[in-house]
Amino acid sequence: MNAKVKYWVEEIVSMCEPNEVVWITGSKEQYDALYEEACTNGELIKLNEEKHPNCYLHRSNQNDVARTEDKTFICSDAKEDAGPTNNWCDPEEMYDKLKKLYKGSMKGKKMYLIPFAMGVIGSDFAKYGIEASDSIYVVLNMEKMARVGQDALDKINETGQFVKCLHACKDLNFDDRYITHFPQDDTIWSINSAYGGNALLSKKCFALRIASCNARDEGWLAEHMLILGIENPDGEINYIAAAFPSACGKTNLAMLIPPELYAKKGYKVWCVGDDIAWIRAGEDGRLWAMNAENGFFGVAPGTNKNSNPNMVKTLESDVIFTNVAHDIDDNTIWWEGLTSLLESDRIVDWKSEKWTPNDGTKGAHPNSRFTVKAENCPCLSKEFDNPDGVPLSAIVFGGRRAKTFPLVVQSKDWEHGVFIGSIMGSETTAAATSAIGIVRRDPMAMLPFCGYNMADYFEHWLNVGEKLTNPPKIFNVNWFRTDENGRFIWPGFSENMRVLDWIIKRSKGDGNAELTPIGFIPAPDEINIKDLKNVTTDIIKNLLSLDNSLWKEEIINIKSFYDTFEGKVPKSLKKALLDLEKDLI
Ligand code: GTP
Ligand code: SPV
Ligand code: MN
Repeated sequence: MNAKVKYWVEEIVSMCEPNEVVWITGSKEQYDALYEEACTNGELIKLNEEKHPNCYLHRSNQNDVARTEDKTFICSDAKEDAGPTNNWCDPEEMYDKLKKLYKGSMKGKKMYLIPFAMGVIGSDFAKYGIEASDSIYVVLNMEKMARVGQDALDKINETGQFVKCLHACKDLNFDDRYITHFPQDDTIWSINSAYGGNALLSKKCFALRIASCNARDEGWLAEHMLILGIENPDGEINYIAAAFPSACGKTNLAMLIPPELYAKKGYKVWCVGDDIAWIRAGEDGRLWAMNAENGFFGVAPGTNKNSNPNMVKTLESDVIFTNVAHDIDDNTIWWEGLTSLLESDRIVDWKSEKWTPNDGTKGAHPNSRFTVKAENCPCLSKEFDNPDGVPLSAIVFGGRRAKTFPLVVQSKDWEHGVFIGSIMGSETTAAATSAIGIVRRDPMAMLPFCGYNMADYFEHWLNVGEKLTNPPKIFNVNWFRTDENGRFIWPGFSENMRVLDWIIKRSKGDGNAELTPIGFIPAPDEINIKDLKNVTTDIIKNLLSLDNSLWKEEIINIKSFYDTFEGKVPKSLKKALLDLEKDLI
């Protein structure tokens, strides 16, 4: 074993004092035994084998159902390097505090060592990590989410380079919960949570917070983005990466099935990834994107045969469901929006209490999730395992906004695109444990995930673009405009294809648009509404309209956000904001 691996393992073992250390090899026998153990000790419930082959239900601790941003820290040497959008703590101070919590925390337990790769093993894009965890649930989720096992360990042993991820459930005490990152040491320490983004350390902690720091140093981008390919009737595929905040539609868009109008002509959509894209410049002057992950950890509520038929197929077997409702009669699962009719008094909710839809509470937790390997997905791109990734024609930002942002807008150029990304705002969702539905600034959908000062991150985006001879075009979309009754105006889901169609056209230099203060907005007849019930050209006009007075308020909010960076926001972005303010008059 590589000396660096050996040294790290000895260090954490002597601190956590597990009874036994178990390396995860990736073998089926080992996983089978772990599933059996988890079912015996109650961590997992095996579901109806006929209806849900090889599927399991997990209920997490009730205080541990979403990411906890107030307990998440970037422990860079200097506070300024974490920036105003991150919680910061001096690294030595945090290490000292956490060492006390970890001390003896695995007594009587096993420590599982999970070697994993992010990206295709052996590719120039790939990076490696080892997660130490006391949780079988974490091991079994990691197996689906990353490329786990001996092949990854072989690479780590070859180079001695890996991100050191330590996770302990300890007693899931909310007050002593810490999700901490030490970018200068490529180290993540997480304690007292077993929830996805807090405990599956490959995901947000490594692939975004640590990787964004690596990306800054190495000249690439680690982003909270889905990647999809749109195949046209000639068989040409154009790739798009899109950044939406948590629970704002990435998974759904990544698996879109084109509406009949497009499907009949031969359009197809291929999913490359649904949450995390690592993006770098190719020798051809384009940007190339790779999904860092190997599976989906998706939002369950709202997923159904109409909203996301590809996901319903993806979930036919080999899934871990977390915090959904349980139909104890036939040992199946249910969540809000899965089926409309629920004729039974045989449901227990995510808390394991008897429940009916009339109780006025949710059966499944709003942030209940499924974990499933990407290989289950019927529309998985054939480029999924391509070590070079896919070339991007467009980058799309988007948020959940009831009023301000139009259905779609194209930035004037790369620099203006970075500006549009930097002024994103979105209503908060159940993916994190804070108030829901409150608009907050969320640049590039990275507010909770950027591992360094976001002003430097904006500068980095500008620098990356400067070197591209053939940059993707940058857009912003908003599927979530509402009417006076609070109902979504745009039908969304598969109909979003109509907007992607315009985006692809524009990336090729075609299509008509009008230059407005925030960028190019399509002429209303540019969005194809053929066969779309209840959407008229007037409705499209409304969806594409800008309300100057709301935008003026928005600018005040953006200005005060920019101000929190104490002068560090790149000049060109500040100028773009002033220009926008002037143009709105
Ligand atoms: P994370 O996994 O948290 O990063 O979320 P995500 O961005 O992948 O979001 P996801 O696709 O799981 O969607 C979250 C919620 O948004 C679900 O309740 C969806 O039903 C809803 N949603 C997704 N796409 C649309 C859309 O086009 N229109 C509307 N109105 N809702 C949508
Ligand atoms: C998100 O919150 O953006 C997710 C789920 O994708 S988690 O893995 O918890 O971050
Ligand atoms: Mn996400």
